[in-house]
Amino acid sequence: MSEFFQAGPVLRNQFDDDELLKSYLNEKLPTKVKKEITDDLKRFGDRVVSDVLEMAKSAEANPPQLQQFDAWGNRIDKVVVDKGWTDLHKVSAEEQIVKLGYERKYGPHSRIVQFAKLYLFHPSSAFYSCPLAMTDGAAKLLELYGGEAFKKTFNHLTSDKPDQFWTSGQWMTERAGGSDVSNSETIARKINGEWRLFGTKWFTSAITSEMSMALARIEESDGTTVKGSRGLSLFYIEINKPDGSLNNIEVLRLKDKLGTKALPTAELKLVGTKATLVGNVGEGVKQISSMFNVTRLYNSVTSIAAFRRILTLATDYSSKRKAFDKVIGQHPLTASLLKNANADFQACFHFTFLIAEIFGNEEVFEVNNSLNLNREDLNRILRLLTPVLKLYTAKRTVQWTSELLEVFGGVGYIEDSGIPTLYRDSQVFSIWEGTTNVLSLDLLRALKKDQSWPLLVQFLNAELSRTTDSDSKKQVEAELKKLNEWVMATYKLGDEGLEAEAREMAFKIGNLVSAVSWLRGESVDYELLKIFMKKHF
Ligand code: UCC
Ligand code: FAD
Repeated sequence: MSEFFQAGPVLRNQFDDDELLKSYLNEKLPTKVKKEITDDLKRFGDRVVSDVLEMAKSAEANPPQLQQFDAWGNRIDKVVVDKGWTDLHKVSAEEQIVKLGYERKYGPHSRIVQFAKLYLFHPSSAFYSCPLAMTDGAAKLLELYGGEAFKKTFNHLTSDKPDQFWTSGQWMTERAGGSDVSNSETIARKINGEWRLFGTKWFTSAITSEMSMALARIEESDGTTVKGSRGLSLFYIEINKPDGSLNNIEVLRLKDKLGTKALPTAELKLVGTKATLVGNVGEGVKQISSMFNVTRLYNSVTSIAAFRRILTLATDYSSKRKAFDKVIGQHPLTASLLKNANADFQACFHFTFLIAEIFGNEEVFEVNNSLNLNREDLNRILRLLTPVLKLYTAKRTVQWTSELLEVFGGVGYIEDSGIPTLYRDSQVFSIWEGTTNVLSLDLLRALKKDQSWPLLVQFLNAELSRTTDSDSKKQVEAELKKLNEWVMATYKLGDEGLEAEAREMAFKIGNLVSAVSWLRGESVDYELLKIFMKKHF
């Protein structure tokens, strides 16, 4: 008697397999760029389901360990990581995941190319994408505020040589507050002409990095400090001294987290850590926002990548698993569920790559750019939409990862199917780099500061007018009109009323911008777009 064994889901080349990514790049990129990158993406698409995936699995299976003491009782605070984690560092450098964004060899398209690569990498990276996000953010920050003094550091952050490539941390959160950093207690004290930091950093991810950017409060010679966030300045820290020991840093413990198990996130005590002031005193929050706006964009690219990974697995599985005489994907309920997931996924994909396109165009500005906007307006739209994109893509990924787990039935709940890891990992997207509430409030802050709502409406209308005529286009135009009226009415509610509606506003804007960015494409899947609009409009 032969026993039944269920075939599991299979991952194929993640570039070849991704019709949406291929058609998007095909439409967006000039022929010359496409010629240069296609073979590379195809090669990488294969690596992320073979050797790179094995590195990630190994890193996940052997989470980091903290050795606080050596055999003789000396405090060493050594974080021991799996070889998979260090191999992922090498891969990140060689594949130029950060460098692509700064070499800018594809002009305004550089960010699209870079994020296409990150999108392939993330679900097979065991969250090595997290230090890469902060590395890219630090490169951006030092490009803006660092000047010549930080050129060498910038070169490390953007290197493609594994032994030269540095990653960065981003130390903002303290016990007294993560969303609200104004209560931060870390002090910067000048001792013998050098800045030394004292305090506790409550969450510091990828403590395997070579450097970090940190907020701290400068203490005057009379011992006083400026309270609130205007008292916070920005500092550059090298984590190790030249002899390899820690830069007056104690690793109090590694966090025991729900997910992101391979990623070493620590609690640190700074006990006179040598640091260098970056930029202007008291402008730490403003300056570090150039970093967290990059990491927020990475959060979106990696969210949609994670969303696609579970959707791909669930779709493949539903073409194999049989129940009640049919493969489950042929049952109308499963088919409809997968279409709904795909519709939300495509919406998130187009929204994310629209912002990547805007970002790339802002960095390598050309008067005749693909968005038809001047540089200041590109900046205003980025400022407005980055928090919306981050919260929107994160929440969709969290929601759909939970739903798609169920497609695997009981096996989806079993550890070695790999699905529980995806489920646990997804939760973090909406917490770090600003929670959903905090980013909704950030949207309000951007709206108030820049008066950019009319600009956004104008931009979306202009983009819609460029799309070929269709029912969907008319429906989106009508929806934009409705949203504009709703925003105007909500403004009249006053500060508290407006704040209570901020989250609703963010999701409404997210839905609308997703639909517009989707319609900008040439090969729109109207069936999926209609499903999306029926659900969210
Ligand atoms: O979580 C972290 C790392 C996780 C690991 C890496 C993940 C990588 C991605 C995934 C890859 C797999 S690091 C910690 C992240 N923490 C946050 O994101 C904090 C969330 N809280 C906020 O965003 C708050 O809104 C705060 C902290 C910014 C609020 O602080 P303030 O001081 O009360 O804010 P103000 O007073 O409104 O803003 C101070 C200045 C202003 O400029 P000026 O002085 O010119 O008026 C603001 O306009 O900062 C400016 N500013 C911004 N500028 C504030 N927010 C922004 C912004 N988003 N963009 C530009
Ligand atoms: P709180 O600020 O206490 O928020 C608690 C709740 O209150 C949230 O739901 C929030 O939305 C809500 N809330 C707060 N303010 C408001 C408001 N005004 N209106 C309505 N609701 C509000 N931080 C770093 O600096 N560096 C790192 O490397 C880092 N790595 C991390 C890694 C992981 C795995 C995790 C989970 C976190 C990491 N963090 C890091 C910390 C992270 O950025 C913070 O946890 C996050 O910003 C939230 O801050 P908090 O934990 O203090 O929550």
